[in-house]
Amino acid sequence: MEIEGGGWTVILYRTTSQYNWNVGWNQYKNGIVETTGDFYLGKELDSGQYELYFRTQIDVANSPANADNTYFGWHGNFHVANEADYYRLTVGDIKPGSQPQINDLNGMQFTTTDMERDNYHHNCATFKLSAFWWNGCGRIQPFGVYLHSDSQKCMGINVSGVGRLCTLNFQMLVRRK
Ligand SMILES: [Ca+2]
Repeated sequence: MEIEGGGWTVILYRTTSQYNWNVGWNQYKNGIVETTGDFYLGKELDSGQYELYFRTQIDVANSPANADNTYFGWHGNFHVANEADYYRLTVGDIKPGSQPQINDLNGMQFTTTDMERDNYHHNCATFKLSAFWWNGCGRIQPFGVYLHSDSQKCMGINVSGVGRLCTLNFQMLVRRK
């Protein structure tokens, strides 16, 4: 994938439904690697500021007619703290056209089924079958279940004016600023 300027590192790459990604804290800490080539790096990023770019394609056959095929987000301020701070996320500086915008996740710590750090009254990783930097269990779900029959629990995104969309793949990339 060629993105303006180059120099990106892929930290998440998902294309298949073969694996259960709703795993625990240590798996996300150490990273996930599947034999098909899907992976999540999981390693702590070096201190410093990054840009974040994510891209996902929706399942057109099961989506509203007014939904586009591909969505991307580009945030010019991305940082993940160390484990002592539960991998607290810093995100902001949204590039126009990004969808969904995830700046409401700024300041959130990482939640897994065995490490609850979200603001919801239950564990979002248990409720949504997905680890993430959850706030109130919404917005974007790169680690969700592939095409789950319940659209609230699938790998996917919430798009304003459209609703909840399940997606076929997900990539997250970072680039040092
Ligand atoms: Ca909670």
